[in-house]
Amino acid sequence: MPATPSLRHPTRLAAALVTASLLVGGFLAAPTATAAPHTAATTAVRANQVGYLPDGPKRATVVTTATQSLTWQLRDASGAVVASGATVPRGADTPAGQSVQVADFSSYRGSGSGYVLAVDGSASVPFDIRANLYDTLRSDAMAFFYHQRSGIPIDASLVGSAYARPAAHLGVAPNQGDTAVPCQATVCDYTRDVRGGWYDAGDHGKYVVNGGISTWLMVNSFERAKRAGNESALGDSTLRVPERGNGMPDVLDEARWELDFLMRMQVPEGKPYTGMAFHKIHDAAWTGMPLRPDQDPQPRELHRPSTAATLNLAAAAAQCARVYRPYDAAFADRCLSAARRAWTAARANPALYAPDSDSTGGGAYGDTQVTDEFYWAAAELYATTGESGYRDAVTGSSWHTSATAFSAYGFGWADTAALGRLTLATVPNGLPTADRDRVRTSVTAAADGYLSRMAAQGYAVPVPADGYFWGSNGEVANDAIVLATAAELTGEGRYRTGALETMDYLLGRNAIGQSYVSGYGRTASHNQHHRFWAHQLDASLPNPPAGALAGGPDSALQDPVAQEKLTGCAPAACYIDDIGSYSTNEVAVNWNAPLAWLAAYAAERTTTGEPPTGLCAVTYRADSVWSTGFTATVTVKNTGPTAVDGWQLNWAYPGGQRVTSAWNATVTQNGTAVLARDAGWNRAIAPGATASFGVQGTHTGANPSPTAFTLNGNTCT
Ligand code: 9MR
Repeated sequence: MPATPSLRHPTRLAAALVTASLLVGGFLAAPTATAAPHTAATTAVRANQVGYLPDGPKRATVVTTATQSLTWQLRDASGAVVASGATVPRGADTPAGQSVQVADFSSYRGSGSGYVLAVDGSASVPFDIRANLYDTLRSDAMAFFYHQRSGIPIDASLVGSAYARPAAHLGVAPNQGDTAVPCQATVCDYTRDVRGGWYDAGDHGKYVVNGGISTWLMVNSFERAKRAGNESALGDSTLRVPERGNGMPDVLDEARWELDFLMRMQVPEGKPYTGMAFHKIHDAAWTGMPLRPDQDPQPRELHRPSTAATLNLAAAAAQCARVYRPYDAAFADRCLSAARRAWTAARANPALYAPDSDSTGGGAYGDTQVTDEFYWAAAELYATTGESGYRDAVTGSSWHTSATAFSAYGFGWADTAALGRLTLATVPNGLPTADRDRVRTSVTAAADGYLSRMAAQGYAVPVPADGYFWGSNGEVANDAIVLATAAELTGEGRYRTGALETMDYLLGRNAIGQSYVSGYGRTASHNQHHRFWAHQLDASLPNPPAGALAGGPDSALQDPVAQEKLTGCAPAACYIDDIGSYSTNEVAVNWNAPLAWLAAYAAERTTTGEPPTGLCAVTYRADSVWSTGFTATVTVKNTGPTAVDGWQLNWAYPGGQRVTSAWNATVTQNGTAVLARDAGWNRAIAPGATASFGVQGTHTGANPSPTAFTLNGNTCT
């Protein structure tokens, strides 16, 4: 029997765990230099602070003691009233501890910037209504993962100089990892090279369970977009990653950085527990704040293998084998063999549990219920291979028919059965039709549950009143994935509406009028708990880059700042944008991954939208052409409003041309894909200015000019 969901989530275990959780933040934190003001809402009219899609739902929540309906007015940037109507009184909203009314202006289909919604003498912050609303969040939320990479320098030309940093944890002092990391005493007598991967969160730990689910979500985002015929938006040269232009979709390049790490965490052949995955690798003791990763002096340690980590690896690697195959068959083979080995090892060691008590120097990610991980891994292996052994593991699992696979609290790193259902519902597989239909119905039933909860709440949140636990924003975004998947399965618009309204919640339509995503919205989180983006503690360090999601309200008040500043808060208001509040305000890969998933979904044009604003114009001129070769001059103009500081230009050659040399740029080619990087001295292009460079190459008879270019991920005209 599945365990009772409410007992399974780590934050709802018992008071004892609250103490353990405090150890997660038991780092030697410097006192918070300037206490951030309590995140007071600036207006009683709580809207998505970024805005709304022209064809999407448009609702806002008004905090008011009025019991009668009020008049709302939508005003454009000139102050003209473009729509008006009456609010719907909702009365007390328990999670928010407020009395609220709801304004619905969905029927307005205009677009523009600077709208406000005015109700009863208050006005929302200004917002946009436009079809390309989520284009930048799609790439910023995905770029979070490049920022979090371990074992590679973070390149100023990709992220800007404020966020650049040296490579870390490559065995260079003061780092003591991650190229030859020993195990904790008694766990093993050898060292492993476990470089790479993403840092989990504000700390420098790397945890297989959380890395596995985050990777799965990134790759699932691509797999879903591909089914919808929209994978080009996540394709090659769409993200600011070093691998752009290599012919592989960038989101898969990013996920591969973690997949390679996850596979390094597998116990090698010939050793005890071969094929299992070490649960985690992190510092021997908690480090202080702030601390750039390359300055971390702590010894690093591998913690003993666990069944949960092994099955996370199996699931993510099996999904990799399926999704990467068209782009890199050798890598897909490597993933599949790692997944099979992991599965076999987990079957042989089905109850090697990671304890909640193991939280010195890093988080525990403890989990003593792993039958759901078995189900998820089996589902991925079955969807990828079609083999009967994996099918039997799917159909023989109690999670295949359990009503709690989608719990009221959503899925998460410890609750993964829903992930198996999502894959079986969407990826073609050999389950009998009736069984596959039942799985699909379970997805839509879960989505219906979220919709009814949203309908019952003034802020349209899919989580229950007691669901505001550590990482609640990740839970909200995960619920949105279930809603969006139900929309795909049924084509019914209400599910898309629900998914988009969860984005409204994350971006400001909530109890405290807070956008939880840095850089998005007037009252946006900017002091999230992070050892490098620690501007609140050290003015020379940056704030989090745009697109980083805060963990969100946690009613259990599990850190000293929350305990001092938030006592008595209503559950949905238990949040503070202070770097010391790691239980409400940390960032984490498993929260940004569903945000990136949701942003990519929301950015898809389902109706005719406006074209994105042009940021660049490119001319390609063939200067001289001879029987086998050519030279050409490429001129890039910055037609956007801000200076370009470091550039990468991508194009594809239509006629089999090969670049042999270049000047004033560094040019590389992979197949037809060409990548030109600035030469350093010409990295800056002011608005309206141009940069030119030249190439020489060979052709095979014809020399047609390329026609489509992207500059730093933006399509040029
Ligand atoms: O997201 C995790 C949450 O579910 C747990 O309750 C909490 C306490 O164990 O830990 C959270 O994960 C943190 C991890 O342990 C260490 N890195 C930062 C993670 C986000 O706060």
